[in-house]
Amino acid sequence: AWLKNQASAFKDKEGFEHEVVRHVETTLARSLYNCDEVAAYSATALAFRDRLILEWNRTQQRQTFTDSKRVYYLSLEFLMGRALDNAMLNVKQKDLARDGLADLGFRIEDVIQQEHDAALGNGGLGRLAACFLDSLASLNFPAWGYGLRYRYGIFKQEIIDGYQVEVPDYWLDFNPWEFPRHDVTVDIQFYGSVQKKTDEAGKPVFHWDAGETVKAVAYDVPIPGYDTPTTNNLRLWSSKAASGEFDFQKFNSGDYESSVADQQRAETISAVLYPNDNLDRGKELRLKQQYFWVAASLYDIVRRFKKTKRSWKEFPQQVAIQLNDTHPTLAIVELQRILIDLEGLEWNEAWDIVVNTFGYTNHTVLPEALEKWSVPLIQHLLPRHLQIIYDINLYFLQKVEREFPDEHELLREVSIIEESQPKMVRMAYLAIVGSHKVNGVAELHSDLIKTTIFKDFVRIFGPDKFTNVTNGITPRRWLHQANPRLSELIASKTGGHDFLKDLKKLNQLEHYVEDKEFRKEWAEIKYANKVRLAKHIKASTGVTVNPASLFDVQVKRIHEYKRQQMNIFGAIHRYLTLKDLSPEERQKQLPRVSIFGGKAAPGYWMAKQIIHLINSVGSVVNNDKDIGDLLKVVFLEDYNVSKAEIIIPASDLSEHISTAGTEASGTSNMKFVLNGGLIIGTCDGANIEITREIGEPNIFLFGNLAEDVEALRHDHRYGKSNPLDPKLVRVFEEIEKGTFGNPQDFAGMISAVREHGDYYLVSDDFSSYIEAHAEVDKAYRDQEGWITKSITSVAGMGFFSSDRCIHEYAEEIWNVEPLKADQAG
Ligand code: 26Y
Repeated sequence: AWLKNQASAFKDKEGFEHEVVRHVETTLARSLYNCDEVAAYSATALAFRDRLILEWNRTQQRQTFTDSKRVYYLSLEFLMGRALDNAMLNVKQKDLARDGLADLGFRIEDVIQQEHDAALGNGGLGRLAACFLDSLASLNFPAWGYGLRYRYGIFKQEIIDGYQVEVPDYWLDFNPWEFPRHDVTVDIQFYGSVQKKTDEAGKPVFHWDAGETVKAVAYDVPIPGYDTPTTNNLRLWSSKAASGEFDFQKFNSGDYESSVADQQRAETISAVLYPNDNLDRGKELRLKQQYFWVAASLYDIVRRFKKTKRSWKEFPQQVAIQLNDTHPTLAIVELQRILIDLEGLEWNEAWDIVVNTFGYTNHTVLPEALEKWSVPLIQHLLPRHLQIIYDINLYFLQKVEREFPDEHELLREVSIIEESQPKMVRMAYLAIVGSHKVNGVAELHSDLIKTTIFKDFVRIFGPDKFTNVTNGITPRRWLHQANPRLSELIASKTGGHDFLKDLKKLNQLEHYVEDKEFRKEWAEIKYANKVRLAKHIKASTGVTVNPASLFDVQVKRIHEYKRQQMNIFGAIHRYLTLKDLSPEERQKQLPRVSIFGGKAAPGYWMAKQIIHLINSVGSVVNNDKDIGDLLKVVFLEDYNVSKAEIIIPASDLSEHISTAGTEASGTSNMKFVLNGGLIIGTCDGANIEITREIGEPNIFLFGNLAEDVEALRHDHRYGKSNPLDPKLVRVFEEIEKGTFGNPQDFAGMISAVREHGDYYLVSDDFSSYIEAHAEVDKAYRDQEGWITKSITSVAGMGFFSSDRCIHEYAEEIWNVEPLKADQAG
């Protein structure tokens, strides 16, 4: 109802056109006669932005006025993608904009595509943060995101001669979605030393004499909710030299170089997103980023709290802070420092406030992804914080010693400080000790952290501190925006677009599984999406693919644990099997397209080798006259959010084939099924819950279980494994013969399996993987059966909305309530 007379609505398409023209002619200072698509995008974005700002301001005033408890989501990554399409859909004015742009001579799809993705993240963790912001706003929660305004987001990937080449992603040229707040700044300190003094009462006080100061400047990004006036704020910090430009003293005294160097050093902090996903490298600049962002955010949060004139003990009733993995764990230490050093609270009183304020979400059990910082590095960069970390650890270990006397091993094992050379601070342990709740992101994952990496902490704090919140995705972007025709079809059967706010309504689709017309349209939409992807494949790789083939997709960061290598070995096996057949037999086979996409961390040699093999196999298979349409292998360059919006709706089958127990949740699995694709996957992460919701007949599961992994790895180490499947042996031999180019280029991938313990259990799962693919072929030949599976699956996906997920966080962890527009009083 609010949409009718909202501040953020255009009255009609003429009103919209008028605003677009005004922005072209005044804001952009161009004439309508040389208005290209870029200018049309800019003006359209500005026109919608003007409307958003009004609701944004009102939302902030409402939240301040009602003095409601706020949620702060601290994440080093926000993988937002494009904003315009989302903004138009959320205020339900995309159709009006389409008509208006048509009048001005533009196709809305072309205009939307001019926008640069906001790619301030690596993969799943960053995209989850973006889905959460969408849900928080759509559900009217008073919530802010806090992150870094990287000048360069995740690199752009180019594929040159089959290899990944990284190109910088400078994305800020024209960004109408951010608002610099030059008046909202915080001075952030680094280095220096700590002085211990005593106050009049004889109590020790600590003074941090910092060695370097850098300015944090706030940039705000409006986050509109769907079908609601609530427009929340994402605040991103940018670093600047504290003296403003460069230091004039130095400049005037002729020391130009060092004054400019100071400025550059300051700006370097927020210059670039670290491109590692699930791999900790322990770089000083990364620690500097973490503290810079955390300190600025906490200063801001505390400043806002102080305006309410409440007493400190009310802080956790007003503020909930969620830590997206351990990257913001220093916030725990920083809040304790503020309370004891700057506000003069007693340790225990302060610590209670801290623990009740924070919640920590773990996203991985991979040892190489668990952050540790060296004690000497922290000592150097943040001397006072190191003292506080030691004190936190001391009180914690004293508690452990009291409750578990005689268990001396336990103290060493749970200590926040690892007694290595050099000593290391275990950030996950610090995050657990400093939070009141710790959650994993899917049932299996939450069970695993309780029984493996954090088992001792379950004994110490009790099981109630640990919980599960299974991940979810926003159906607004991942269905309504990415697949508008499917969204309309669903709306036509479920009583309008309410399912976008209450995804459980999808279960009404069950009544239409047998409906002929509905099934036909369902299949037609998938086909049209495949035609669109086929065009994109042609344009970006030159490869022609037949949209009638089975589209088999694996798009995600390249990582050994995700096992793209097993997928490409499987494709080679398929190729060899086809080659073995007589031409007559061959023509009876089901045509397939194997589609890959994803970035490798620039320093991850094995991941880059995998990309190279995929491309090398592609260039052989795609040009083999015997094979024709029966098999194509393509690697789509530069996988990102806006490419995902094209790829996901076009998939028949997607691959979620991580070694059991390694993928915490996965979220693209949910996106694919929500768009009517089926899954081939292992019993890992959220695949398990997806199976439970959609039914076992609708998913192709294979492979060993998480509980078997340890024993299998042990067998590999001691040479007790079964001999390799002959099919896999043949794949290796073919690579080694040079069929796909210089075998030396791929030797590492093969020896990892054959000689180096096969840590990711490719050889253990290969046979059942191939069998599962045979099942897929069989099922796909029965098109009617496939459509039934597709519809039934979508009907069961209601659980995986990020709205459900946010409700669980709000109830179990944050204790916050929504604030509707009519509650402003
Ligand atoms: C230590 C640092 C370099 C680091 C940087 C990024 C460590 C981890 C990451 C990113 C992790 C990540 O994206 N994890 C994924 O989180 C998703 C959302 O919960 C899960 O669905 C997915 O399984 C998990 O791999």
